[in-house]
Amino acid sequence: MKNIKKAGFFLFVMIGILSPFANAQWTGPKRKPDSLRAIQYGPITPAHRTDPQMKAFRNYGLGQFIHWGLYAIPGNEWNGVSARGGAAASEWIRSWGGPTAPKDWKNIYDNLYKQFNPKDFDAKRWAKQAKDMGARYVIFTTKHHDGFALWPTKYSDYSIAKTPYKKDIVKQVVDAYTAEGIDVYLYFSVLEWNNPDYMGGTPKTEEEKKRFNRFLQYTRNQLLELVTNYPQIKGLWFDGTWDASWKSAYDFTYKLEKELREKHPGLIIGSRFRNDEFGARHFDSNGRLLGDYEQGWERKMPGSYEWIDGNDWDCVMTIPPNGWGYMKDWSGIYTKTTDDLLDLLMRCRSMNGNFVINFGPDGQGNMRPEEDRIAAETGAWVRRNAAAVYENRHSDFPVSNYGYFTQKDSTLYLTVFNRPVNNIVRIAVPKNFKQVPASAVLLEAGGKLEVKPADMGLDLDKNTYFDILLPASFQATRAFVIRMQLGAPVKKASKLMDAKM
Ligand code: JFZ
Repeated sequence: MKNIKKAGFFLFVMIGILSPFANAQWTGPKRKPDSLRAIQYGPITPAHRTDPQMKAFRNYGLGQFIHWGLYAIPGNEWNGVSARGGAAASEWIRSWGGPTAPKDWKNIYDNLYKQFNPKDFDAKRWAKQAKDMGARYVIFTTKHHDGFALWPTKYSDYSIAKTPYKKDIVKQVVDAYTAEGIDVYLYFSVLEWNNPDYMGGTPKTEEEKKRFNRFLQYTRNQLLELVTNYPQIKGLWFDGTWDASWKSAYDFTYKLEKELREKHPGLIIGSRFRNDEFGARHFDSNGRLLGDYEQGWERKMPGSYEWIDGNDWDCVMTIPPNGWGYMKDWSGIYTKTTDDLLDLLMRCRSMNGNFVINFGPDGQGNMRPEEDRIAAETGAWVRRNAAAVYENRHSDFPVSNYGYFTQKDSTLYLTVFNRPVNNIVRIAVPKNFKQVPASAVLLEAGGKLEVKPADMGLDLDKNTYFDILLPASFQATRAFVIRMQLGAPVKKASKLMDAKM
């Protein structure tokens, strides 16, 4: 017993020593280092950029992620056998192993490109759907971990140019979304599973260094190719940057980030691109954000606004629990509902984040019916409640159990997910606030709501309360938004004397 306790304590201390920054961005509030180190490979761009591109990023509110590639053909199964339990996620199916994996699977996968011919692919249809959903940016996979490029890259033979389809898919996506007024970000996996020049470990021998250096040059070539071919793009979304090999190339990645930014002014790059010379990713060893926004909120949410520490961020989310690429069979797993996604969207917005919903089209280029329905329902809701979703910020009003606050100047929005049974929405207002709810309306249904102060008179309570009365006749089948105008507190209820204690 004593030993177990000791071991537990040891583990506790070790976790404390080993993990100050490595994963701090998604496990809790950020920890600042106790002492600062000299760092040569820290942030390149200033924190909190104020240029128009970054301002646009802050106002996106809602985005769309699309994972599309060769993995869409198997759709997480092969000859009727599911890869569930054998591969990490549908877009990881190339790494399918164990007893269920087909014989010679990697070879089968690496030849799938010969049958990639998506007859239904129509980028304009996707872009129209994204527009109707209310997405203001899209993140599109140009190349996932399998290394297959959806654009006709000059630097590899493993690309769309070698498929029966032949045409440049990235170009069609960039053009169609740009035409709809949706900003385009290109997803790019550095890590490649079947590139002989790639390695996970730090290159050690001269031969390994030569090989990996060739890989780095190839990566640079492809990235310069992307920003040259598709000058309309607003950002690059990096992935597969966690291996020791990439981490050891901090001098290369630092220079490459500079070069990309010079070639493409205004470019937005998240924190998952590179690390400092001590291997610190996302944030450097002094706790400064690397890149323009925090890119670690993947299928997870900050527990509270304080965790964000003032950084820009987005949250990317799958509809199934995990799995970004097409997955034929959604049975037996919980898939998020439109209401789940709207809740996450508004939770994100209340903490200044953008919320990005992932779509995994099938091998022919069709979104699945469930995704079509979610896109339509989300769009219908977001259109009606746009003021609460876009172009607003976190509100300093105390977190409410009814739902989520967003605020623009002196207009406060409360998106109600949990309607009180007595139809009285009680807003807590810190007593030192200069502005209190003065009037309220139902954003979508219209109609003024009665607002009245409710001084609970609780000893030592730092808040006072304002009640907003919902008509009992008001019906809602989804979350609804109360829009409040804030103003100076008017008349105070007469103060009763406190007893001496
Ligand atoms: C990566 C990919 O491996 C995955 O296939 C998908 O493309 C996703 C968007 O990104 O997966 C990750 C990467 C990082 C974290 C989690 C999943 N992370 O930092 O928690």
